[in-house]
Amino acid sequence: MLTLYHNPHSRSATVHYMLHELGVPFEIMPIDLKAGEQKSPAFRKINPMGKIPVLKDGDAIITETPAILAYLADKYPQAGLAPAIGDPDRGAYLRWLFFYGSCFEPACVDLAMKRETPPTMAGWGKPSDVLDTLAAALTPGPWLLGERFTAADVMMGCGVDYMLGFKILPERPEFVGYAARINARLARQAARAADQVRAAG
Ligand SMILES: N[C@@H](CCC(=O)N[C@@H](CS)C(=O)NCC(=O)O)C(=O)O
Repeated sequence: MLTLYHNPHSRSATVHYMLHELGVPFEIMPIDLKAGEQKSPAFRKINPMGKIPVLKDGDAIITETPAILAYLADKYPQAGLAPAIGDPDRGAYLRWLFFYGSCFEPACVDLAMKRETPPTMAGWGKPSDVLDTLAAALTPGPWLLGERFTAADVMMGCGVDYMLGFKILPERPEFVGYAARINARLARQAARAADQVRAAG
């Protein structure tokens, strides 16, 4: 059984949504971030970073949201969320999945902090280049690989939606439209509804 260490107001919401896209059984281990459960000695044995999401699959522990999505997409190939090794789309898929953590998030932190890390030192270069590159990749869309929806869209779509919500990303039509398309997916809505049911219960 898959176990997701989860708080709906965190990046684990992206993994929770991914599990709904896959339609596979899983259980939730709720983590109270405000109470600091993620920093407890017991939790740090699972993830020494003291952070969620964490996915457990038997004895395997996977952390880092893009890695968890890659793991799940490969484990359940029948869902079609990862182009297989040898598929011509595999390279673009990996590029965008990794772009999230190595370029998009750090660029968003620069934007939020109103600073620019020296672009030759920063692997993500200039935030404006990151945003222009992503906007170009979403044109004409609807997804990063054109008509093909993948786990890279689960990752980047949730990230764009989150950063727009916090007013960190500019409201460029490419980003606003992409977030709207992600939020329109039935699995995204089902994941949010499931969180609400758990919060009420
Ligand atoms: N690089 C990690 C980031 C994980 C992360 O920062 N998680 C936040 C929640 S969104 C967290 O656990 N924060 C609690 C804390 O830092 O104490 C990933 O991509 O999964």
